Amino acid sequence: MSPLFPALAARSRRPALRFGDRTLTHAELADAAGSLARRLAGRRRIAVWATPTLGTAVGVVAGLLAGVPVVPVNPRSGEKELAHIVADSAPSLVLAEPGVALPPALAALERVDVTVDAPPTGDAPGPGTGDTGGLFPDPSPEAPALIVYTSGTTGPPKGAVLPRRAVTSTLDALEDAWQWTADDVLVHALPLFHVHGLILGILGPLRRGGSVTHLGRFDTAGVTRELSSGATMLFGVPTMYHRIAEALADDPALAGALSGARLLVSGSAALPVHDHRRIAAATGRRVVERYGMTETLMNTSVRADGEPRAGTVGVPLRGVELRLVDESGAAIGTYDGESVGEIQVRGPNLFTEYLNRPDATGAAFTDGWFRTGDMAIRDPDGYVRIVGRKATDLIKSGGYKIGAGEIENVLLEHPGVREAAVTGEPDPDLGERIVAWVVPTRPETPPTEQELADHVAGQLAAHKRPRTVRYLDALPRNDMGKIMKRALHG
Ligand code: MCA
Ligand code: AMP
Repeated sequence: MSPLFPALAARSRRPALRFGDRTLTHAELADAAGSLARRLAGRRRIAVWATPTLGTAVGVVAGLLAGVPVVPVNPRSGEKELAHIVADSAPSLVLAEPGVALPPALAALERVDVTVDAPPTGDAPGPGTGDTGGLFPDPSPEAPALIVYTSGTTGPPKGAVLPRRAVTSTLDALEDAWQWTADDVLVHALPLFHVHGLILGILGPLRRGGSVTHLGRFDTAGVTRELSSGATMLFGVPTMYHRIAEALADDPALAGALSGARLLVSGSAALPVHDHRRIAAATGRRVVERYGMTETLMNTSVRADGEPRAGTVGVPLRGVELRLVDESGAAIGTYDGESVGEIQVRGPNLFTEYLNRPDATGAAFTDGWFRTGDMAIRDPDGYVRIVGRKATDLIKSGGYKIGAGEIENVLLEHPGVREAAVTGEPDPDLGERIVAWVVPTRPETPPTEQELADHVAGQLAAHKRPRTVRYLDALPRNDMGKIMKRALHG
């Protein structure tokens, strides 16, 4: 199997990573990550405190060079979520940017600071001391590369074990679908603890020998600046494209910058057709959607050389087998544009297991096919249209997958909450907004919305906090005592 990052071994002097005013060429990255990798070699597993910074990218590459599985950790994780991830993945050490304070759950681990001397942009690299070749023989394609935590409907997040072949096959299939080359300069502002921002958005450009500029945080000014000064591709979640669509009417510079891009890619949730249309009308460019999942990496995409079709996620990527299965478990044989079935996939892009969860791993597959839980139809020419989700207890907000049960459990730990139910409601910006329905312990003094949002953010993660809290005297329940979520609406 080819090395993960051929351009590092080739010591290319082209830019690889840019975060703010810190830039590394592929040769400099080979040096920085190569020397860190020597310190990591032989470790069982490492956590990376995944701030949106150069150190995170270098730390992850170092882990991959050393063949040590990497667990990226959301630096906004709350106490309970963090304690679970640390206990479940049992990392031998944590990599972090120097000077960053780590919470108690990680403080007990050995800490290694990722120190990177990033010379000012444009300086030629020195002679180089890194060795990404012989020192680190490539591990087997089945060896775990990353463990990425993802929410289910209930219970704590599960660690999806992603082998090296899943990373290489998905990135190479995207090279094919998007005609992605070493000349591409990607810009994005996605978090670095999920597949979208880290695997596609950082490892993708590195594998191509191209480069990525990370904005640190999303704003349309940063997108305009980078796409007007050399960046060729933009990756974002629908919330980001929605904010772009909103801004376009009053921002000709943004429209001009997007018009000049080679490829605008949206994923992690559905981009509403209205936003597709507004962007196309203002820029003449069609946003390309691709469909993936933490467990499967990328499954389908509209191809750069294909017909862009708003509301679809395109066709299966090279190497990915995809079928729709009806309620009886039978595969739907024809592409008739109307029969709805669950998307099931098979291919080298799939994860190997959920860490420490053979039960959940077993339940996720049927006859070797992975059940995505996404419901779709196929147009007569094979384009896939996602129409919904099997589980109503999974919420996609801002492109983050969030399990209702996890939030309910944490709300119930608050002394002011007697009963709780969590639902997702349509939201023009976030796609879905988390709503908590709460029966207070003391109706005369219920906990405030802010208090409950802070409680969830402090225990789980900021993006899992309810954006709206609705107070009830009782939750609607059926004869069996089960909460009837469909009876809850604003
Ligand atoms: C407000 N904040 C709080 C609280 N209230 N923090 C803690 N506790 C509170 N009670 C703060 C936040 O921390 C943040 O601080 C600020 O308020 C705004 O945060 P928030 O409201 O969460 O941001 P947003 O505006 O809603 O964020 C929109 C976003 C974000 C930027 C689009 O949702 C995002 O980055 N989404 C990307 C998700 C993603 O990458 N998913 C990929 C999953 P501050 O101001 O300091 O920031 S992988 C996947 O799905 C598959 C594989 C695929 O297909 O890609
Ligand atoms: P995650 O578990 O966070 O990796 O999220 C994966 C889920 O995101 C998928 O199962 C889909 O429901 C959703 N998703 C990803 N990309 C798209 C897309 N382009 N359109 C609709 N849904 C998407």
